[in-house]
Amino acid sequence: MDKEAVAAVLLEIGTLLELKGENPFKTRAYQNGARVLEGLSEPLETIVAEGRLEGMAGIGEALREKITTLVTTGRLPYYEELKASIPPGLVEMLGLQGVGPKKVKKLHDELGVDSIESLEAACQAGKVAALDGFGEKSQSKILEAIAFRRQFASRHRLVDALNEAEPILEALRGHPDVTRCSTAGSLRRWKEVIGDIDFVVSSRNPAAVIAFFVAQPRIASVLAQGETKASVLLESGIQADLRVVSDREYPFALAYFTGSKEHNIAMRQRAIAEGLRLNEYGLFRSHEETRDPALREECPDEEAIYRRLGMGYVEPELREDHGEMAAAAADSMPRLVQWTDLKGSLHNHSNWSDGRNSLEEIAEHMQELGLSYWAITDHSRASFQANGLDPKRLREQIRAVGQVNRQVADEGMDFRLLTGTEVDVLKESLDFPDDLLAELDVVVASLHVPGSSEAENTRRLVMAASNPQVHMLGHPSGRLLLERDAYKVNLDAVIDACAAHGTWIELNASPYRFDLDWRLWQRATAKGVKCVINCDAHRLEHAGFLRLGAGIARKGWLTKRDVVNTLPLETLRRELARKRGK
Ligand code: DGT
Ligand code: CA
Ligand code: CA
Ligand code: ZN
Repeated sequence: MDKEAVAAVLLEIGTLLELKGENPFKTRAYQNGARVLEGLSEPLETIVAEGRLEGMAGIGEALREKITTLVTTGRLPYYEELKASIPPGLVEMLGLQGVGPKKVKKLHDELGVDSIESLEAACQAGKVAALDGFGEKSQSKILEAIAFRRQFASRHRLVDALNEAEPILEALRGHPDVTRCSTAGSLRRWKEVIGDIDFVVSSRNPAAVIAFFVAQPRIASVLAQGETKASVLLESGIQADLRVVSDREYPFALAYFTGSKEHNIAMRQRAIAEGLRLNEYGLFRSHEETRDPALREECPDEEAIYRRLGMGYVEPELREDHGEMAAAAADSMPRLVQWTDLKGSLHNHSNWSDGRNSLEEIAEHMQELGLSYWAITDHSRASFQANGLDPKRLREQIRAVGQVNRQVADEGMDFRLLTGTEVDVLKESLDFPDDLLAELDVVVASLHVPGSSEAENTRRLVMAASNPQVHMLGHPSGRLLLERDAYKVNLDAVIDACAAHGTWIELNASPYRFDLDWRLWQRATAKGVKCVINCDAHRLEHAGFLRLGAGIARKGWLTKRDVVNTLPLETLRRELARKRGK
């Protein structure tokens, strides 16, 4: 286990102890210990192996033993027993906004509440308001939090669903009875938010595949199990459906269960117009519903289905009935951008503001990934909660980036950091003056503290887009998926301003954002606006967001030419300068 995983366990132990009403000092010791581990700059394994936990400030003997056990065995019986001793409903209640361990303990002790359902009932009966330290207001806040959770409990961010689905898909692929397999549904279409995970498998032995599927690790319960299909609930709360078909039916089942429903309907209509019938079992020469093998058109893969219907292939990301049927029929589908086309990210943070890593670590990691450039765009001073830089520190950072780049160049590496800022869009101006912005390679302008009216927010973003020093707008809607709606803004007007001034728009590839939304990119590129797929990275691992963001860009019909950060470094530099009229 690495330090992050160990720190997470320590934090959870602290919370569980608090739920049990343990001595607050004990609880705090775990929280402090977690913080110490998170701040370590070398691998925890090394520190443990060399016995250097001993004497480390903030790590007492009890903690040291537990950390050692976790690092060396990957498990901790103490933690497992503690977890088992607490009703799961109490832990679930902690997931409600504004409900912490102390409140949960009190609700449990005084009202016997042990689940979200019983908490809701207690609120509705007015019992919570009557409790010491709660009151009417906090009772109605709890009810709101429960409603909010219900609304989102069955929807999941793409990245969470992918992390669950990929190991299962790998396992299926390795099973001897599996001929072909794929994810399907909204996950295969790379939707930003997913209801459930779908798998389609072809096999001659469905029973063996089903048995293997329901025995996968991290399954909380089996919801349904039949001869050719099964549904499970994963421990993460995500449902996963599996269908097993014959290899002959596989392309049709895959296309059908990939959807979307709207795309399927359009496909079926297209088939009918050709005198055919399309369903999940096949494509049939028939004018009515059938599964008659004698009438079957053989299609070895999905491409063949589209071809037989007189169309070009439609990539799964585009199957949303957003114009793909007409484009495929005219054989004018765009060549979509691929994540391997991306050469770097132009909006990222370092430990100079609220990021985790140093400039050196970032440069080393990103060049190892094979990227060509990486812009450091830390926050500006108005984002004080994110440790935003003032002009003095920004100029120091410009020098520090220069130093790292000299090292990189000395080592003969084909990689550069770019200087930059994510400058706050304030009410009447940007957070930095134009002459300072002009010293930077890359300027991203973002609205972090929106006003309450659409007119104001639109005006502020148009102002930013019109500034010649600004290369691009960051996360233009400000939404946080499943957490916070976009602020009020007229994005059409913002897109127009970007088109008028040659300002680019970011596709923020953080799985919490995917902002600008994929549904708006066709409109933006039609007006000539370019996209930048940015990680908004706050730690090294976030470089992986490039792959996620590229999938969303594909949903927006973007080609390599639409995306600025597919350019090699020298061309990118020219474009950055050209944007400023140089
Ligand atoms: P989700 O799970 O809500 O994120 O969205 P999907 O698209 O994955 O939907 P899901 O899991 O209910 O079903 C998977 C696919 O199966 C769906 O995209 C299209 C197909 N499908 C399901 N029900 C219907 C239906 O009633 N009519 C048609 N034409 N297709 C359906
Ligand atoms: Ca689904
Ligand atoms: Ca499903
Ligand atoms: Zn930001």
